[in-house]
Amino acid sequence: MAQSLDTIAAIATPTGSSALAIIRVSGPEALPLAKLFLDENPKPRFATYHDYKDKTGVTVDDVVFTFYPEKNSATGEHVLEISCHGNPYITQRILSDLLERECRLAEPGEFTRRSFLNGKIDLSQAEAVMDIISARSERALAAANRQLRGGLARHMKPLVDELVMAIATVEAYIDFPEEDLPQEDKQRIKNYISAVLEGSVQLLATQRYGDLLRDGMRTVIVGEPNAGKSSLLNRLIGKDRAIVSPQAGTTRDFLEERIIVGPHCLRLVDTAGLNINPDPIEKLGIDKTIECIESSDIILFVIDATKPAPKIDSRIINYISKDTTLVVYNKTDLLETALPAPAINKDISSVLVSAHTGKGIDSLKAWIISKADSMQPASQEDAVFINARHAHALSQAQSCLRDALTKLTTNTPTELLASDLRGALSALGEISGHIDNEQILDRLFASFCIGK
Ligand SMILES: Nc1nc2c(ncn2[C@@H]2O[C@H](COP(=O)(O)OP(=O)(O)OP(=O)(O)O)[C@@H](O)[C@H]2O)c(=O)[nH]1
Ligand SMILES: [Mg+2]
Repeated sequence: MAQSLDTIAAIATPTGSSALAIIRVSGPEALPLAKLFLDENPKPRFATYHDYKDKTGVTVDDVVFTFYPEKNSATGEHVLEISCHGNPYITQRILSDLLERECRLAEPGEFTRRSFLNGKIDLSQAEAVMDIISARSERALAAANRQLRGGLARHMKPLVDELVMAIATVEAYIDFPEEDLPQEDKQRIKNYISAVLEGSVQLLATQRYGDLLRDGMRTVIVGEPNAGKSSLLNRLIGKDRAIVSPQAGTTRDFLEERIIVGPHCLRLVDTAGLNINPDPIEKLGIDKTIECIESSDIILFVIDATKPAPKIDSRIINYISKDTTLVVYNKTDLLETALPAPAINKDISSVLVSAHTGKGIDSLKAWIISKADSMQPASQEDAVFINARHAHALSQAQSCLRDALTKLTTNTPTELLASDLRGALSALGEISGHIDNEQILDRLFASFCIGK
């Protein structure tokens, strides 16, 4: 049932010229407007080609109106969508006209907020709408789509069910304070709590991969000066973004570019060369490179294959492992012998490439794809990847559950045990949004764009 009284309107497409643009209206006025623009009985969910005439009767554009009655709309309210030509002047004219006709401008995320308030979607699905809009890769989009279709809610349901069973078992004794919980009930409650804890640990483990999906895998290109790091970045992104020169020490600062490799999005970072005898400025660059390596998911260690094996700073060596690093022997177009001198005495994969000719770049990408795939904690079809808000709620629930477990072993009054369990339930409820917290909602929906 629709809750809001006022009717909101917004341009739902980006500003700028395009073939089409969409203006959305949601709220009770959408029906009278549909009647006014179309006819007394606007056919639900039916696209109608029509002139848009403003309040003074002037034709602004020829548009397509689609009316969605509240029971069949995205927001749970009457919705009128107007597709017009994608000219910012036209969209502004139509929007201003709607604002003169009992509509007000929507706040960022207000359409999605209304879907949530009207029970069309839960909070994790509302977040998925945002993830869909910002997804940059096949994997990110697939995960956002699963979440929009209730993937996280499906993972949460068994946890909530177990917790409710634990609460029910404890509450049965609250009315009889003189009786202690029987041993067998204590054991049952412990089992419920352990199951919820285990499930929440598994979900929490998905946050890191979720962050990688949303932000892109941080992939750092490091190596000696002149090894061809910037050339490799340019080759991977397909344009001359970084300055390349035969002079060692060309790159002094970081340069970051996002690229898509197979189903993944990477944040590719070019760094200053690791000079084993650095001057003071190079030393600062190396310190920054080490910081960058620390926060990276993947390290591409570039080595000039035509040169003897480089000496590598011992601090850098510590960060290099077969789980994260690929040794990239570059300049193999100049290589006379079949193989370069092995550079790193660790069991690390390597690939032979030429940033100049593009040779070996496909193998490098294949390695990145398999590495990124292996970071996914679970490969099952229905995998979900939580975000920081979900993680915060899960951690709160865990802390309440651990308190409850302690109370179970110390014969604390049953009310206190019940209160911990209820705390855990309310924390889990925050994930779907079954909570009464305006502040959290304001914060969440403010990150949306207007018209969403
Ligand atoms: N033949 C050949 N030359 C290359 C290749 N890759 C890079 N070079 C050359 O090597 C030199 C250094 O390349 P850069 O990409 O600037 O190397 P870098 O590692 O970024 O160097 P710094 O920023 O100074 O640390 C340039 O003259 C490039 O043209 C390659 O695959 N083959
Ligand atoms: Mg460079």
